[in-house]
Amino acid sequence: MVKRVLVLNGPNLNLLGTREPGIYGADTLADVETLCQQAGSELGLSIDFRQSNHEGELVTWIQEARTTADAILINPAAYSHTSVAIPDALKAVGLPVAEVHLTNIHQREAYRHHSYVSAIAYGVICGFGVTGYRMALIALAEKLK
Ligand code: DHK
Repeated sequence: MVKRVLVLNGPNLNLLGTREPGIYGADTLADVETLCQQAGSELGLSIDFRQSNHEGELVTWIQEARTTADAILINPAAYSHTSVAIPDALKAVGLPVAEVHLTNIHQREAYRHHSYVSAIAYGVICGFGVTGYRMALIALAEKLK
């Protein structure tokens, strides 16, 4: 049976490709969606790919995933380091969560070293650029078997 993965992207990721490309790379968010859809079809996953600049909208989508998804892949972007509401929602929903960061947050400014989501994630991938999304989908497909 096809398993459903909600792929969530946090603030400013809509600007990928033009936003500090030396740090975040040249791929756009549309490229990341294409990569996720391709990986999903190879892995037997259906992918619901979304981005929001608003914490509350991300929380609402996470809550809705209780009935619409089997796992969540999230790049919370800057909310990784500030939001308690997002990990609270992820805990409430109880689905396996893969946390992805394009960059190696541990090599960057000190305020990026801690992510509130990591404490409740099944696993965390950072520093591999857009390939991290593919790696996370492979891991979630294994987990959902
Ligand atoms: C993306 C962001 O927008 C930053 O705020 C995070 C993350 C890192 C990333 O590497 O994907 O600090």
